[in-house]
Amino acid sequence: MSELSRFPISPVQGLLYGIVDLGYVTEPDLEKVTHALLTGGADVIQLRAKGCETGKIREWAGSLLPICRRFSRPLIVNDFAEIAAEIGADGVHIGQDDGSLAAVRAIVGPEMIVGRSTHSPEQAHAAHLEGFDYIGFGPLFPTPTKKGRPGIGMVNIPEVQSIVGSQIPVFCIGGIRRHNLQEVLSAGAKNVVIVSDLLTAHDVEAATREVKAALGAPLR
Ligand code: TZP
Ligand code: MG
Repeated sequence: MSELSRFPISPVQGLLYGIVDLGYVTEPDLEKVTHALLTGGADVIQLRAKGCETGKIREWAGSLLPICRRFSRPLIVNDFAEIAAEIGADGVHIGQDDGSLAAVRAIVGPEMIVGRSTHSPEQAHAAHLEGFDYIGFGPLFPTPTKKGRPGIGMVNIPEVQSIVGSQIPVFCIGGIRRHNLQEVLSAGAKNVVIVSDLLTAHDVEAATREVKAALGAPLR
């Protein structure tokens, strides 16, 4: 991994990135679900609240931050650099249409983790060269969590993993579930984001633990 990367966890493999997504979790359950993901072994937590009021997102992020701190795990805010900066979150995540890294850095400063969604090897290489601290790579498969997107498949995982993934964490994402995780890992994925399969599980903590065990516990 590059010495310049701000990603706080090394080595960058076997990592599970959990997303607390308001599409699946209701406001009263946000803290409980975050706690369950962390207790189950999630290495990173993102708050994702598409279409919600920014005031609410700020409040929710502020309430999840101390929980993540208790577990020494980073809290990443999806989309809102201003909120991440205001509450002192650990990072912010942006998509392809959310502007440049420089524009985000102007808001959050030099230390914060900044991640980018990528949907092709070209975008993955570009995000690495631009200086993002990690990337999401997907959606591998169509997923109800991000409707209307085709799956990009698994064929390019080895290339992205070996070239970009040797420098910064690459998180495969999109339609990954416990039942296809082994297939995704066999295709070359080292780190994954799993949203709906964990958040809709009967026991979120147990489901998270199961995924972590399948990923192999990384040395810290
Ligand atoms: N970006 C690409 S796919 C995706 C995001 C946020 C959603 C992944 O969710 P799930 O439920 O694990 O398919
Ligand atoms: Mg976005």
